Amino acid sequence: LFDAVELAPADPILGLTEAYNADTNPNKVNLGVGVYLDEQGKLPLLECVHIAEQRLAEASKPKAYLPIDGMPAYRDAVRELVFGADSSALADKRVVTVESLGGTGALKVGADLLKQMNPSATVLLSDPSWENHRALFNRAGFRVDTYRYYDAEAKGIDFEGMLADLRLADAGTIVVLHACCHNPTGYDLVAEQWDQVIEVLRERNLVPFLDMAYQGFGFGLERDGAVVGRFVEAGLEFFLSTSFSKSLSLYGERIGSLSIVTADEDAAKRTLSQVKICIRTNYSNPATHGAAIVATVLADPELRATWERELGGMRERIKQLRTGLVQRLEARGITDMGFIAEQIGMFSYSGLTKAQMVELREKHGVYGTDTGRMCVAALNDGNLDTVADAIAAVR
Ligand code: PLP
Ligand code: TYF
Repeated sequence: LFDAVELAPADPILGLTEAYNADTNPNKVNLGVGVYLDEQGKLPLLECVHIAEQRLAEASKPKAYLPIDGMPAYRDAVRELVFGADSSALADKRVVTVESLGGTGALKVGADLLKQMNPSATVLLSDPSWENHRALFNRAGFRVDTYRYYDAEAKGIDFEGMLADLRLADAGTIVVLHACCHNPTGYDLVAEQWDQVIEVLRERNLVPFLDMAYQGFGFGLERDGAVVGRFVEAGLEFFLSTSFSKSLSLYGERIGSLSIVTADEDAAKRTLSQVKICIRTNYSNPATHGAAIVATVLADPELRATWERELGGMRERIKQLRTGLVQRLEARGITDMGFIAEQIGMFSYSGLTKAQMVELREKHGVYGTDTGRMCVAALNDGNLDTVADAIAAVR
């Protein structure tokens, strides 16, 4: 039965962690996977999550099945967080929101629904994008192509190229856009650029799929999420995936959401009925614990304030680590990597070549992806010098 099963290559990002774990170098640093680590190099358990979990443990509820679309209190809380309490789309009851298994689960359920709605559509990803975007939309049965995004020369976005590629797309093309903290480049569109992209999406009748996996890591919850409001105000129908993996450090709880903004209440009702089938035929209904944590934190003003403080702490610390790395590189004579401090979110596209990245890994135990991506959120005062030394050695 399994004779013809081929051995698949490891995930380019998660495979790095396996290699890192097997490395015996005492100074090894894992800047591969996108995970925020604290100053001690540990995955944080946020205080707001700790308190919420204590309350949940005390309440000690039985483990019932959730509705197919998830925990109602969670869905309400997340809608308010991403759309804003006074969103006209929410008031019009034309937004479908379901609980998902992380951001990935939201993307997959959305992709399955889109496949059913328009099987011949092409999916356009930014060049480059999160590795799993391509694999996921391919698996859902779509042809996947890219629009220009990263400008290696300019260390920024090839915005004219992006607009030109979107203008050439056929009506109905699904366009995946990173709402903030672009993975892997760290370069985001600014507000005026979003407006121009929105204009093209509307003119060309494209189907936007906003992926917001890092809300709060750029400039804060509100400012990072503002793009969602822009899409609503522009009258677009669109898909939105979100995740609490990073923003609440709930990676393993697999908690996120998929929202679909439709034209009216009736369309939302019909759409929800189809989304429920996608969910039911995959995993029936989502898990309780992550949703209960998030709902508890978001509903309690004190816990919510604690979260915002903790999230702000992570965001500001990442910025300090960026400057810390740039300063250490400058001290070693590398003066052309100041862009690291300008990039946004967890990642830095370092501009290092594949050969340099391999050397970083093999000679110095510093793990980043072959594309030159490094997770700056895994730096700390204890490993900054090691990393700066290693980069200086391979340059
Ligand atoms: N989208 C992007 C752009 C990501 O970087 C990630 C990273 O994990 C995800 C989606 C998936 O999020 P989750 O871990 O919640 O599935
Ligand atoms: O890009 C990253 O590192 C994160 C984590 O298949 C991740 O988004 C990486 C690969 C993957 C799932 C999650």
